[in-house]
Amino acid sequence: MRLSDFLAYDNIVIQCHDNPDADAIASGFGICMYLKSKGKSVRFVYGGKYLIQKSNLVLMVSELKIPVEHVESLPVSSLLVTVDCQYGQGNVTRFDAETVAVIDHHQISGELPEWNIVRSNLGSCATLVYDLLRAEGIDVNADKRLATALYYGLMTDTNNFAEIFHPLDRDLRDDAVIDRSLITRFKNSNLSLEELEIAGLALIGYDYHETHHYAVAKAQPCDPNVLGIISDLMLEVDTVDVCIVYSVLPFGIKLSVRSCVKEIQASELAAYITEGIGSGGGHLGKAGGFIQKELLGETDIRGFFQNRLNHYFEESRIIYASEFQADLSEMQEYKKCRYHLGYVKATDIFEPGVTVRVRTLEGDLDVGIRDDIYIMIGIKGEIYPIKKEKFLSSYEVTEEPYHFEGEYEPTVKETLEEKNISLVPYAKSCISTGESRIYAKELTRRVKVFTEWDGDKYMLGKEGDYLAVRADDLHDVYVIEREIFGKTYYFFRS
Ligand SMILES: [Mn+2]
Repeated sequence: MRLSDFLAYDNIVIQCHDNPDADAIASGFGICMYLKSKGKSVRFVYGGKYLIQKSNLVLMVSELKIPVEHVESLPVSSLLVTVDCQYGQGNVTRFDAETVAVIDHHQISGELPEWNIVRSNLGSCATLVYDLLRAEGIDVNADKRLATALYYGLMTDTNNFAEIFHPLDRDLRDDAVIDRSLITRFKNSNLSLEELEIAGLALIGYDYHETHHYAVAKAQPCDPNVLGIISDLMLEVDTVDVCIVYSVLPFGIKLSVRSCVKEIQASELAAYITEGIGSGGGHLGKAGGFIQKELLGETDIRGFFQNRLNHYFEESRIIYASEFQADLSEMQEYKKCRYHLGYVKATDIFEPGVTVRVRTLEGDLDVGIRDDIYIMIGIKGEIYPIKKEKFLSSYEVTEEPYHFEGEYEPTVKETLEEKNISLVPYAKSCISTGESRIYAKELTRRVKVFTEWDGDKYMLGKEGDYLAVRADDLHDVYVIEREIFGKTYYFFRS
């Protein structure tokens, strides 16, 4: 499904969830503008008891001239599109329509209509709309109101961009040409006096764990960015290494996660807490998440967080490469398969001396361009730089054209030019020579490995992944994801 599919309909209604937030308003606005530009008659609505009241949202709607209306009932439309929510959810007033479509970024919580685009790994629905508009050849920067709205939707849904976890979110944040002074005005109408009180009450009622040094606090239902403000403050406490602040909303639980120790990445912890029941992610220090109420099936939410956190601490093992002694008696020897992957000779695209930022599904990576640097594109689209010498000894160049398969094409940004360039058109194909040998064992618990290359950030291994050391260097310990391991290594001997 794509946006232009909607053009077959007349009498279209775009609906955001009750008590709309900036992301819902921005997303609906984007789709509404698109359809209007194609000559369609569109209404942009929300239901529920309350009119938009929060001062930043009132400002947003009036300053950006967003044609959103509060309705109590609606005539049957030919097409109803729910944005930033799913038709049939508790916080989405039900209106009848001949056809229903869903555009959302939350976890799937019930049955979806046939027409749906749900991308749960995006930080905001505005990001999804930005991507859908781009797919129709529309540049959101052609209208500053639209670019500003989408940017603000992403900003508020990700706690001022701190809880971003997809490269497309980063693209919207970096590419949108916005009205800055307006965003500043929105920001400074962010908290109401009532929210200031919510923050105060949440701080009074914290739980603290003496051994693991974590704190958890519950806030009354509030805007997610209030949670971020509370958790930022809690983390400043000397004995708090990690904290979670959550609030129970009608349709689920929103949480904000913070960490100030390198052994716990907030993004990883947020993903752990919400695994299977929601979504979570963000940065190393700041992250957020959402738990779908229907999927939690638990009423003691305070106990849920404590159990989950204690489990996390007890389950995780930490390995520092510098101190690691591999026990070869419990590992087996594997050889690398011969398989195809992509590579780019860095100076084919850039001048030596510049630094470029490679953006991938797994995050941003800065690469200094030199004559002897190659950029590899792995089998799942993962990117890593490699020196020419090592490249030539591990890979054979082939004549076959390179095909990329994956969710997000790795793109490069030259820091000066601010232009996005996909690596894929420049990529050539090569085959691993199959000479590398490793010792490896399947993991039965969660492991965090601080490799020789990076003492600040760990590689996470989960049950089923593999812990590996190079046969020619037993201190070179790292994690290989299960699926990649299966595709790239074969058993050699025990
Ligand atoms: Mn949203």
